[in-house]
Amino acid sequence: LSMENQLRRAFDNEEFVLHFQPKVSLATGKVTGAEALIRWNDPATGLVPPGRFIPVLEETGLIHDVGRWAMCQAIECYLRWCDDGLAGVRIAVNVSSLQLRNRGFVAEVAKVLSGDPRAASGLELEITESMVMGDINHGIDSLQAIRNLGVTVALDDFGTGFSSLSYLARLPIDTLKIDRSFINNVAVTTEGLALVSTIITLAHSLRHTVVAEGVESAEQARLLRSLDCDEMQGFHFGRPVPCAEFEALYLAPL
Ligand code: G
Ligand code: G
Ligand code: MN
Ligand code: NA
Repeated sequence: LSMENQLRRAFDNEEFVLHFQPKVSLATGKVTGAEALIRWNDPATGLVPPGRFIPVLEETGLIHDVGRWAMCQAIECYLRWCDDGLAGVRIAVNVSSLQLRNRGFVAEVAKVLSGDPRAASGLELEITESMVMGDINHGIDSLQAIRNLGVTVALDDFGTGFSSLSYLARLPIDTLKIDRSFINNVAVTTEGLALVSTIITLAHSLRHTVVAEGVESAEQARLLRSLDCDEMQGFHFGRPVPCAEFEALYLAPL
């Protein structure tokens, strides 16, 4: 069976699952949201990480159906938390550049939200710099239309795309996520610390919330706090887990 057919069958058999990784506020220590990360629960081999199949979903166009499914699943999980009295956290869903460039994408997001009036306040979309660069004006219009729906937008993997700062200033985004390759060095070299400090200052000057990704140690967390970073995500705070487990571990009152 080709990888394409395997993935098509996996989608039909509902073998994809979303896991949710917590984001934590530095000011309050509380969980402010989650990033949804897709996995393929292959009955033959177990959980397959997204790096192994997202490129194939993109090559085959399956990413549009799977991407819509991921938004729906994230909203379903969020509404479950709301029903349990745990509203107030957003779930961020990664969007492929092929989805964002699709002319029908904003209408699709609107449709996904239309099932429940609470849905929009539970959704964030994560995009990358390169996604918007192809057609910057269309990208900006789409992001603004998405925000007009009440959905927030985060710029993911920041610092790896080398896009110009004039583009960054034009992007209608709420949050900037510093790529984990920078966080790796924050406690290692003075240059690494200076770079992250500069990114945080830049993001704040544009009035964006700053999230540090891939925080793995208490030392990194301490340094990021001293740099006035807003939120952190990484194995130091929690690994990605299924919806019900996330609720029990990170949201349920003790
Ligand atoms: O969980 P892991 O570190 O293996 O994720 C690897 C990459 O897969 C990340 O860059 C993440 O953005 C991407 N990814 C995870 N879930 C999704 C998804 O639902 N859609 C898209 N397009 N990418 C995803
Ligand atoms: O590109 P994106 O930021 O969407 O990728 C998120 C990926 O990073 C997920 O696959 C997740 O499993 C992984 N990840 C999350 N926290 C950590 C961490 O603390 N260290 C490392 N090495 N990877 C992490
Ligand atoms: Mn991401
Ligand atoms: Na990232």
